[in-house]
Order: sequence, then structure tokens, then C-alpha cells
Amino acid sequence: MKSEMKQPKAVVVGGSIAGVSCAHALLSAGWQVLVVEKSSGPTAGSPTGAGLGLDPWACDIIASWICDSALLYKATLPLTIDQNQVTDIDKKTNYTLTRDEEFNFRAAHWADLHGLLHSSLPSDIFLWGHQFLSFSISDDKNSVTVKAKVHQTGEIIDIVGDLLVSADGCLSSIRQTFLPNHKLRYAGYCAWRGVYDFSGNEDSEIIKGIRTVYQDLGKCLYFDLGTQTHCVLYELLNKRMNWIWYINQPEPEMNGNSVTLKVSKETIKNMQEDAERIWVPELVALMKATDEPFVNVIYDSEPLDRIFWNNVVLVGDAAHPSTPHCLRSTNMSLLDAAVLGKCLEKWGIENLQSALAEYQSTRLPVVANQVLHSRRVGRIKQGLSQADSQPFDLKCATSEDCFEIQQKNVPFFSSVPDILLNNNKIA
Ligand SMILES: Cc1cc2nc3c(=O)[nH]c(=O)nc-3n(C[C@H](O)[C@H](O)[C@H](O)COP(=O)(O)OP(=O)(O)OC[C@H]3O[C@@H](n4cnc5c(N)ncnc54)[C@H](O)[C@@H]3O)c2cc1C
Ligand SMILES: *[C@@H]1O[C@H](CO)[C@@H](O)[C@H](O)[C@H]1NC(C)=O
Ligand SMILES: CC(=O)N[C@H]1CO[C@H](CO)[C@@H](O)[C@@H]1O
Repeated sequence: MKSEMKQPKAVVVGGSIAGVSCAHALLSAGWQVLVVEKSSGPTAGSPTGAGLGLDPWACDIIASWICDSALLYKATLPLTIDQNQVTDIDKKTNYTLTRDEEFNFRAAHWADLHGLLHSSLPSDIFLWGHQFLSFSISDDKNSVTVKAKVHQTGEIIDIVGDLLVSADGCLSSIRQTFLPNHKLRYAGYCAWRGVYDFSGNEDSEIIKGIRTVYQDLGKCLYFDLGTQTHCVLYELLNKRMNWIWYINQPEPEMNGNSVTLKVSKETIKNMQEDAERIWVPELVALMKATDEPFVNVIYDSEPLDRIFWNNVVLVGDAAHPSTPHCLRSTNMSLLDAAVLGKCLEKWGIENLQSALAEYQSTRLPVVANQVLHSRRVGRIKQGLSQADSQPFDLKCATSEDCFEIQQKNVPFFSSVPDILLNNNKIA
């Protein structure tokens, strides 16, 4: 940045993973940053937070941002095996479809990852308890004014910046202002999920049981496929088991503010009874023992044609709502932030349009591919039909079917954007 220029300023709406990642990337690029987040504080950030998978490149980016990179490795567990298996509860058998022992991910809890990223940022850049309401672009198109409501006082304030970063999640109201007709697409299924905390109960029957039937817990990402349903299971650091069970069903009625459903005791009981008909008793016992399981309604959307308009740019789930099957969302959010930061640094505020154009052309092809691939993998695993083929029948799965469902075969799985390489070392 040229010293005679004033420091450019970004207003980031949303203080979840994408928002805090942008704060890191933009501060590193020499920008001033203000994060506007409606939740009252960091831990309240996402009530839906659970397990996340981080790929090696995402880990490197995080390590380059936080003060003590060893903390990342202390806060996550390795996931070195990606396994797809089939459970046939009627025949009481199971078999392995694919097993990749060179998987190189790490498992994190949402709150741990968020805490790690958030705690190494200056606290005065955060406006917690501030709800974004609207924005307007100045007549000369050089600045943007954001209106936000302060929850505690009810006051409405104006915040002015050079760039507005929309990190407000898959229901983004900023995206909505540019694309009023853009709709999320219901995937056809919802996910029950939960994290079972077994600290102090390491030797309980439940834990001994689950470790007997899923022997590689602690290093394996298990996908267990039933008939037109599947379940994901892996261990998190600090004695926690993360599980997700996808169920085909009509779209539930939603209020438009959230993709999680409040569930009654009755619904939880029904879910537990259904589980008995599909999963092994040891997994059912784990589900039953989990406090406060919740339901995520699964959405994605058709890839967008553009992710910036003038001086407003989308990142994270706002830019590419995705189904979770390929564990890409967090990776995509981190990469969005890192690439955006590098583009801003490379082009400078005087060439903001070129910077945003390079960000868009680097990210759009990758995220569009990954969103569509994840959609396809979800439909395969849920036994739903594809536009171009029959539903996947596990009993006569070909090696081609099994190719697609492996994490390592996600498009762009191991390609790193040029702008993050060479002279643009991230660390
Ligand atoms: C079942 C399931 C499993 C998943 N598993 C994984 C996984 O294994 N790996 C993975 O990488 N990802 C996973 N994800 C996705 C991941 O949780 C997030 O989607 C991802 O981290 C991207 O987050 P984000 O910051 O873009 O959006 P969000 O986390 O949705 O954050 C948006 C933020 O914006 C704030 N906000 C919204 N509107 C306003 C407003 N008007 N004013 C102020 N603030 C506002 C919200 O409060 C929120 O904090 C999974 C998702 C689901 C549903
Ligand atoms: C799978 O089969 C093996 C071998 O029969 C058995 O030991 C294991 O408990 C089974 N696991 C599950 C999840 O069904
Ligand atoms: C979409 C995306 O950014 N994917 C990246 C996730 O991380 C891998 C490296 O592990 C990159 O190669 C991908 O480009």
C-alpha cells in the first residue's frame, strides 16, 4: 500500500467462519476491518456448530493467520481415513465400499475453530449484537454505507467503508438485494446431528460399544450407507463424537431466518425409534445418549454467475450455499477469504474493480464445481435419482459409482489458486 493513501476500510457483515477469516485476510492485506455480527458474542455465534473437516490447505491458511500455529493442531484431531461402508441391518452385515488411508484432513469443532480464529484478532474490530439492516452505495460509487441496529439500545447506526463484504451465510440478505429471485434449493433431505460429549465417561458401555463396531474412530471419517439414507460419524478432540444422519423427507416449513429446526422431545423420541430400524445398536445408543440433537434442513443453490457488484462482494455460504457431503464449506470460506485478501493486496484500493474481478474469476469455477459435485454425492448416498442416471444401488455399485463418493475425487481437490503461491506466499 502506498503510504500517502489513506488506509482502505472494509465492513464485513457476519462474524462466523467466513467473516473472521476475511478479517484476518484483509488485515494482512493492510486494510482496516469492522465486523458486524448480530449474535451477542463469539460463543453465541452459531448455535448449530458441530464438527467440521479441514483439509491441509485450509489448515495452512489458518496457521498463517493465528499467532501460535501449534494451537491449530492442539485443537483438532487428524482424520487420516475416508471410508464408505454399507450397513444392512436386516441381514445384520456390513461391508466396505471404499477406504482411502491417505486422507489428510483434520476434524474440528465449530466453536474451537471459531475461537482460534477470533481470539487472534483485535477485539475492537468486532461489533457484536449489531444487526445489519441495509446498505447504500455512494453516488460516486466509491464508498458504501451500512445501516445496523444495536440490539442493546435499539439505536440505528451508519457505518461507512470502501468495501462491503457479505459473510452473512446461506440466507444472505445482501445477496438477496442483488438477486431477489435467487432461491435456495431444498436437497430432499434433512440431517439430524449431534455431538456426544463423553468426557469423564471414557469407559462407558456406549463408548466401548461404538469403538468396537467402528474401530478406527479417532482417525477415520465414516460414511455409513443404509437403504436411501446415510450417516456420518467421526471423533472430535476433547472426548466428543460427532454424528450426522440424513433422512429423505418433504421440505419442512421454515421461517426463513435459519436452516435449523427446533425439535420437541417427541420428535427426538421418534428419531431414536427410527434409528433402531436402520443402524447397529451401538450407534443407536450413541444417538440416544446425545444431549440436544438438532435438525439441519439441507439446502444448496444453483451456482451464481457473479459474486461481486461494484464494491460489494460475497464470501462463504453467502456466495455458494452448498450441501455438506464433501466437507467443503469451511474450506471454501477460508479460501475465499485468503484469495480476496491477496487480490486486494495485489491491486490496491485504486484498482478495486480489478481486485474483485480476479477474486471472482479465481473462485467461481472452483466453488461452482464443488457445490454441484457435493449435490451429486448427496443424491447418490441418499439413493435419489440423478438428472442423468438411475439412483445408485449399493448392492450392484460399480467402481465408477464408488469413485465419485470419495473425498479425494472432489473436483479441484488438490489444486491451489495461483495467487496463493509463488511470490504470494501466504505465511
Ligand atoms: C449438516 C452440516 C454439516 C456440515 N459439515 C461441515 C463440514 O464437515 N465441514 C465444513 O467445512 N463445513 C461444514 N458445514 C458448513 C459450515 O457449518 C458453514 O456453512 C461454513 O463454515 C461457512 O460459514 P459462513 O461463515 O459462510 O456462514 P455462517 O456460518 O452461516 O455465518 C453467517 C453469520 O452471519 C451472521 N448474520 C446473518 N445475517 C446477519 C445480519 N443481518 N446482521 C448481522 N449478522 C448477520 C450470522 O449470525 C452468522 O454468524 C456443515 C453444514 C451442515 C448444515
Ligand atoms: C461390521 O462388520 C464387522 C465384521 O463382521 C463387525 O465386527 C462390526 O461390528 C460391523 N460394524 C458395523 C458398524 O456394523
Ligand atoms: C474450493 C476450494 O477452495 N477448495 C480448496 C480446498 O483445499 C484444497 C487443498 O487441500 C484446495 O486444493 C482446494 O482448491
